[in-house]
Amino acid sequence: MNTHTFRKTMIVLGAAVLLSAPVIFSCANAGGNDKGTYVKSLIPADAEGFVQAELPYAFDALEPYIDAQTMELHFGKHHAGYTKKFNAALAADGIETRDLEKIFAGVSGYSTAIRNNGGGYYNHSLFWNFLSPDGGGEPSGALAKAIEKDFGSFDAFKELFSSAAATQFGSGWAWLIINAEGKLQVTSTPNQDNPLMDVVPVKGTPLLNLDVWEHAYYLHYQNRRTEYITNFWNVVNWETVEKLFEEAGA
Ligand code: MN3
Repeated sequence: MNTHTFRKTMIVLGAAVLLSAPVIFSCANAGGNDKGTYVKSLIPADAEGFVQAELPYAFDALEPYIDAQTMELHFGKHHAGYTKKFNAALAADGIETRDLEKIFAGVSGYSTAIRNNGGGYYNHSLFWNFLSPDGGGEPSGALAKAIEKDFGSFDAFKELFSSAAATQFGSGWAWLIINAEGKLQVTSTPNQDNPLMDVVPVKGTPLLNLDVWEHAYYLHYQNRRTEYITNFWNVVNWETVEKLFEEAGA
């Protein structure tokens, strides 16, 4: 082997080591311990921005509790609008990160368009998955135990959450979160704010939400927000809540 061939061989070997290193690393990471994988699947993103995932059921699937026309407008106009405006705001402000948690954690430093439309994109992306035609009933397993421990009973939790949804003044959301101390907590936020944002007083990882903007219920329920809230429990997808609870590492 002359010097030239030897150097070439070493370069090829070096490149092979460099190339194989990330592969080994990603294999070690593929064990399912990747925090946030499930929630990230609900808020897909690419170089262009964030993507509005398809609705996991038909527009009329949640009837009679949530009517088809409301779902069609809510998903096709409101949520689609937030998604479009959020991506436009990201582009306008030159924001390239697709780490939504990081954006929300410092949302006070971004424009109002990012806060409102980013919240609108994320809150609804989760919300559709908290609903299911096969929903209702009660959670099970570790989540059921945590609810009992932190609220006393499932009924007590339901009452607290319903009350947060009913008393949120004007437009906003009710939330079940897991806070920094690992405790479940009920809270509400105005407009499109959410508990991941640094601007809200009660912060935590979202496990369940309910949209109480009038656009979410007015066509069917008119001013009867409490009736909408009562019926919401018939379509809650506890599987989604359980997955997020598990992922939050509680
Ligand atoms: Mn809405």
